[in-house]
Amino acid sequence: MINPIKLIISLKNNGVDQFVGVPDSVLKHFLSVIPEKKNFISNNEGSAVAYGIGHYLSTKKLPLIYMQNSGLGNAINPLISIAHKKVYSIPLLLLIGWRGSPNSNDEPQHQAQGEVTKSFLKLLGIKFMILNQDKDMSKIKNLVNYAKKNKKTVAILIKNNKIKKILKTKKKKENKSYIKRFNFLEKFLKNIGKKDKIISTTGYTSRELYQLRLNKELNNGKDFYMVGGMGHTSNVALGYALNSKRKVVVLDGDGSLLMHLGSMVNCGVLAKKNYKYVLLNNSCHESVGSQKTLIDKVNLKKLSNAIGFENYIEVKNRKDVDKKIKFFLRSNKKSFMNVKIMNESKSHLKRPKNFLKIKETFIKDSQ
Ligand SMILES: Cc1ncc(C[n+]2csc(CCOP(=O)(O)OP(=O)(O)O)c2C)c(N)n1
Repeated sequence: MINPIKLIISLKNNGVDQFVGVPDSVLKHFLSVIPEKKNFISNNEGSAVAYGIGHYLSTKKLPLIYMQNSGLGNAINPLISIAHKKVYSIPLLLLIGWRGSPNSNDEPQHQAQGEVTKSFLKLLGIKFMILNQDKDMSKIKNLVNYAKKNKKTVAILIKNNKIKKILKTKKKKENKSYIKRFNFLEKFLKNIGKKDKIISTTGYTSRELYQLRLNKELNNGKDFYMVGGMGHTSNVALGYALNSKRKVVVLDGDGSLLMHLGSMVNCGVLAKKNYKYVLLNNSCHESVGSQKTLIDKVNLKKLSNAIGFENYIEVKNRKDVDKKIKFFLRSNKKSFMNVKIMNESKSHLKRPKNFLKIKETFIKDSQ
């Protein structure tokens, strides 16, 4: 096992003390011990690499850029076209949570990525080490020196369940008047039309929605769970909604919305009245350890309005939730609903697995 405090110390001893990245469940016990002032939470892994590049340009110090391996796709562009030896040759240290590592029996959405993670790094010319236990930390020195000397990106891979839990994962202070996601979703499913379509985001939102489908007789509407492709829920829904007469509801999270915020402009500008966007807003990445997002600094009413949503509905407490859901779903306008939810999910949630069947059921009756 890896002691995360020792890891912080080992990195510091090698001159690495600035952390930037997108939270990940594999790394959550490490992320919870990073000094807050030294941690910059990015919206997507490409932006994290970009921030790291900027940090190097101003300090000449190697930043640590953390991410889940599913975010490597986002990171590759700035890694290969800016930081790469053939361009600006900027040394960076990546810390990658390795979901789906061979024999780990991880969820389907992590398997393909897990299998190719090492090959990806090799193809990119990124030297890496696998950190399995404290004594492997002695190899960090060599890796960092290699990065500095050759002005190249290097990486540390960590498999799931390897980091010891030292601190309790910090939870944001709860506003007790907010509704729980599960309760909101239950009310939502009671109001949704038989033929409506739901596209739900990565993490607990899809899992709770799926659980509700298993537990209860709530059969109206058909779901497409975005178990991967975080941040792309709104555009999968846009691609569907522009080509179907069905009402399409997006169930998104604030981490997911921020990950590719730019793509929301297309939804606001181009979507028609059959497009309904719901933000399940807990101001954090709850599914991977409740690390904060900056969503509370954003005026979502102004933002949604500025990009073309005609209705903005806010749910801040449990009062009138049903009424607001009805109004939202029946409205003849392109609508954005901001639901402030508690940072709390049901435990022991099942995970959707039978994706081909889910897809077939969703596709049926699309026109
Ligand atoms: C590209 C990518 N980066 C990181 C992750 C890991 N991840 C899974 S869920 C999640 C948090 C999502 O946050 P939010 O959308 O606010 O939903 P919440 O977890 O709060 O319900 C993260 C970071 C991922 N799946 N894909």
